[in-house]
Amino acid sequence: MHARTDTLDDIAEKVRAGERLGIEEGLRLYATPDIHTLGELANHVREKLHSRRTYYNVNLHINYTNYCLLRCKFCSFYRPYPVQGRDAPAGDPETPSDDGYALSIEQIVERAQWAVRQGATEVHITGGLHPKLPFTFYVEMCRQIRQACPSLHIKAFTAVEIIHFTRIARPPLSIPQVLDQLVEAGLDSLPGGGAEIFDARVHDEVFKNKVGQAGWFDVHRAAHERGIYSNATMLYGHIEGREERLNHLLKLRAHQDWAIANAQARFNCLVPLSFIPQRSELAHLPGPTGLEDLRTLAVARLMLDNVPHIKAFWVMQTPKLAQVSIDWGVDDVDGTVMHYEITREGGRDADAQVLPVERIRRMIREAGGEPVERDSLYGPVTH
Ligand code: V47
Repeated sequence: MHARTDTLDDIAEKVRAGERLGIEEGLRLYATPDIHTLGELANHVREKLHSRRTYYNVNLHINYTNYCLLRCKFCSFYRPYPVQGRDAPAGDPETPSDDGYALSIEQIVERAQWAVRQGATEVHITGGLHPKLPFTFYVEMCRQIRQACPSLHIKAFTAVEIIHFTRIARPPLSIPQVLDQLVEAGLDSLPGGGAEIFDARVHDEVFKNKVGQAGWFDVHRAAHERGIYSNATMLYGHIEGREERLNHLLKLRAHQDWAIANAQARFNCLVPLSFIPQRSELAHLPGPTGLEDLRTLAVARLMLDNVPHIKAFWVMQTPKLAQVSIDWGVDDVDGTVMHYEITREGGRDADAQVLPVERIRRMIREAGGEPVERDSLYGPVTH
């Protein structure tokens, strides 16, 4: 523990000189009572990179199914796939839930077309690990969206889904083969989901059967090697501690060093995801406070000196905190997000799944930011 007298002068000097911070410094930044200096330092880096530019995009999230083979404790989204027929054990916890769903390709394409009509430049597609759908379903999904919406950026499938596809493909495929087939069909980039916290203890306790650190990086490494950009996430505020978060950030930083030196693509942004406990198996946990959210966003900005953007995903950070975070290292507030199912039920602002462009721009402007509509790779969008 550091006493209240711990000044951040040495860290401030390093940050102003553009020097890299280590884990001890990260822990001190997290623990400091001098929150204003923390925010100011994060803002210094943010302004050096982006001045007051604050990015958003117009996008639609499509969560194609909530049926999932996994039972992650933090997740309130998944539903067990119905066990049917006489073999279904009596009283099975897997009894059909009436709110399970799986969209057809036709429905997905209709949603994408609707999004384009609303001005969207991106679809962000993810879903549970459906036990029955074949790999060809996902390839065909990309192909038909690409055909129907030629200029729409398809950001789809977390590392966890990509590994699931390698297993369900007939014959089974490698990660590079799955990525190549999806890209050929229209996939443009990968979202950052499924990273959670890279730590064996946290993994085994909260998302045991899910792809861990090695698999997640295998997918992003293969993507970056073939020029596919991706994002990274960190799900914080459940059973992990600050040190585990910092280690997670340092692993992402090490990968990004590698990608910058060796690959054709890299992480565009980090999305720290504030844990929403409601309706999950971890509902007894309190979730992070607003200040812990701000500290996490600021520390992420300061530790990840090689990742260009820090995104406050307002669905999980709330629009109000996302607005304040613009002064705490954040330069991106994600999109207008026309539908978002993953935390809908337990969400902090459950009815507010859509932020109209004008509200996003006003929220940015009021925080002294300059709103910039971006495309998925952070190029400007002009209408
Ligand atoms: O991987 C699940 C998280 C992620 C909860 O790449 C939860 O631009 C909080 O990855 N409370 C999916 N979080 C969302 C995601 C994402 C979102 C926005 C932008 C991007 C991007 C990626 O949501 C999952 C998991 O880490 N999650 N349950 C929950 N109860």
